Amino acid sequence: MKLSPFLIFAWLCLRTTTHATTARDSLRPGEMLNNSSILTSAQKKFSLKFATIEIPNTSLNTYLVIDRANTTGNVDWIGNRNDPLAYNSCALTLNHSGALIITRHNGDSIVLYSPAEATNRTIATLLDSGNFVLKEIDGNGSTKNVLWQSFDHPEFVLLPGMKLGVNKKSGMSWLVKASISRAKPASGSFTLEWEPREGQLVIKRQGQVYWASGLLRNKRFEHIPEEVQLMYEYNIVSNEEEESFSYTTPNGVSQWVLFHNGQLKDTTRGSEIARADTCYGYNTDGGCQRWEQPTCRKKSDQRDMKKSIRVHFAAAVASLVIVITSIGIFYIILRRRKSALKDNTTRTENKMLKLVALDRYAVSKHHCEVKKRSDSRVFSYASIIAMTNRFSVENKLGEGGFGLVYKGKLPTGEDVAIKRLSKGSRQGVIEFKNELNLISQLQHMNVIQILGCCIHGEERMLIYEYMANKSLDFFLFDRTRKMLLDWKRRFNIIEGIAQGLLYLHKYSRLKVVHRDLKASNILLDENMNPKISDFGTARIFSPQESEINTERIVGTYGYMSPEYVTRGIFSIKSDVYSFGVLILEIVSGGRTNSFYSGERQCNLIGHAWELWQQGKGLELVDPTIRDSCIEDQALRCIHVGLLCAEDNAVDRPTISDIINMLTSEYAPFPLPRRPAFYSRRMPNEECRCTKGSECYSVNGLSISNVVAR
Ligand code: ACK
Repeated sequence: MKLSPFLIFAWLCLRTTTHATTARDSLRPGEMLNNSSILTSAQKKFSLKFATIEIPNTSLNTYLVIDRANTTGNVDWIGNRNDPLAYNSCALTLNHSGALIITRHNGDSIVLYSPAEATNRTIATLLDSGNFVLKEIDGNGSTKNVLWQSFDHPEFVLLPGMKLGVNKKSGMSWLVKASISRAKPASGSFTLEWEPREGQLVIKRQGQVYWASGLLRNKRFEHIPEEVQLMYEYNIVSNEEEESFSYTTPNGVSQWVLFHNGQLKDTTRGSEIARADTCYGYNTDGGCQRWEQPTCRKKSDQRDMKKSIRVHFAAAVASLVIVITSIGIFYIILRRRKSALKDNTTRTENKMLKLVALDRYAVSKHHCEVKKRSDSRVFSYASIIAMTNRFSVENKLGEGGFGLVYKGKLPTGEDVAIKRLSKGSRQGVIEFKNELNLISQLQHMNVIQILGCCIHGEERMLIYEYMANKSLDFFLFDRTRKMLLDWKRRFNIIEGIAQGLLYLHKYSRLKVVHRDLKASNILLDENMNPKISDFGTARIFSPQESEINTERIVGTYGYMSPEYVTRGIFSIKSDVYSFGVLILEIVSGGRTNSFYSGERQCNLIGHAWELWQQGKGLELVDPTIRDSCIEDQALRCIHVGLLCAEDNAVDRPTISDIINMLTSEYAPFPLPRRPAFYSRRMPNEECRCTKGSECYSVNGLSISNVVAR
């Protein structure tokens, strides 16, 4: 079956073709569906099949789809929207272990479902509601369990009976994700979600609410046209198991499609439900939401904010005590009752998961505007095992001080990175919860996005969006790979990090100081755009707080500001210092901790300052990019880098000043002073270098627990 891309949303429109085999509605263990067969629901309302779309400038792409049977209908569900298959090479198989898998010739399989324990008593049936359900059955063929269903994984369509909201037992969120464009069905940036606390539907773009339905009054939502709603009956469930929204129609025929531009339409009637595409951030008509003003930072809110932050830290400490107690209890039970290992593990996990949820709730309750993000979810251990191919070596992406990072694939085909914190990791329970709670509230294109977490016994895992080009240091400090970072890319990376920092320091709902900004914590996406990652040691500041004094110094030598290393004082200006070092590294292609400069001891800042003083700043520029380098921009970056690395925190620019200086040719620049660590080592830094050879710091890694002096 081949689809034309030239109709409006061509990939939504299918023509049924004759299939060779007799129609059936189910797959049994060992059976498969290939691109010459079809499943049809009992009353022939829906069908499940492989369909091919011709996307301009690409090859034919094949998708597993559910659509209306025997009509020129619309696609209601796609099993592999982010991972198209090659034409003629795919099959959907229910194997003898109970796994539902899309297999392809010469490629990875897409696992829709894989059971924790193998079972051969299964059946996968396409129902007349459009739901494709995998069930475990008993000897009589009666249903024991629903293992997986397509209705739990809505794509861009909400059908009658499909849910939006959250399944509290599994932690799974139900939301609809628009496509990326007219021509491509891959996931885009708009989502349709149910906000249980407010009791309204919302359309978000990258986490930002663009449109809200308003409250339900007399069974109708405030901001959906009355005449459009006449045929809908809404079902809202709020109990211990779930918070959900679904709808029905008298004849069961309806299809809410969330389009790539944020429009929500019932395509079976041609009626418009919501127009997030006309929400510009300043208008409030038709349910549009204002978002351009950061409301948390108003002066009048500051007292509440401070109070809320105190409560949130207090909550974190209380949670920690409970977590430790729970783990202790769990350990004793474990030793006494080895046979009950499995049950106990599950119970303890649930306790920890509850604590994580409680923390997030505490934050949302006390910070205005900060809501529990329903799109960050709790993953089951079984799903992590399936996603990472049992943590196989092939899936390993790399290793950090906290443990290993693996590549995984969601059942939807989306790639993810899974940080598996080792038991003895420096990232303990506090840092784990800190990172989870903190990043799940951040949403910026230059800040890594967290998708969820998994707790299994003593193991803790964080699941992030996958960054195709790994970390900046993977490229910057490698003799061959650094050539891929030409000047334009390097400048774009500097600008991106600056934007991410501006968001953290000023425009996010929390004021965040990262504390461990360095090249290995900057990840690069497929287009080499940077994202700040690793928030294990980040700290939230209240709006009034300008600096914090700590005894527990965490960070990386070479990137840490003098006042932080020597007195344990950190602030947004300590991030600015690290950013200055990072700018000099990006421009020079050399590591701050392995810099050799003639007779001098190791210090990239000192070397840069000396060249700058002598009017030879351009000599700092990495020789591999001298051809592509825009001299004026490079000099501006070096100048800004030196200002950021000023000894006194007050003399360093803020991140807004930095952005002005980087982007405006005419911005006034103060002159940088001679750095204090110009020709001597940072305290505690054991720096070894010999003339003519590369020198390095043995303290190039992140450190913690250094007693302040
Ligand atoms: O530079 P790398 O090869 O890329 O080494 C590190 C390693 O894991 C330990 O942090 C890689 N890594 C970390 N997070 C991600 C991610 N979200 N996507 C892709 N790779 C990642 C990183």
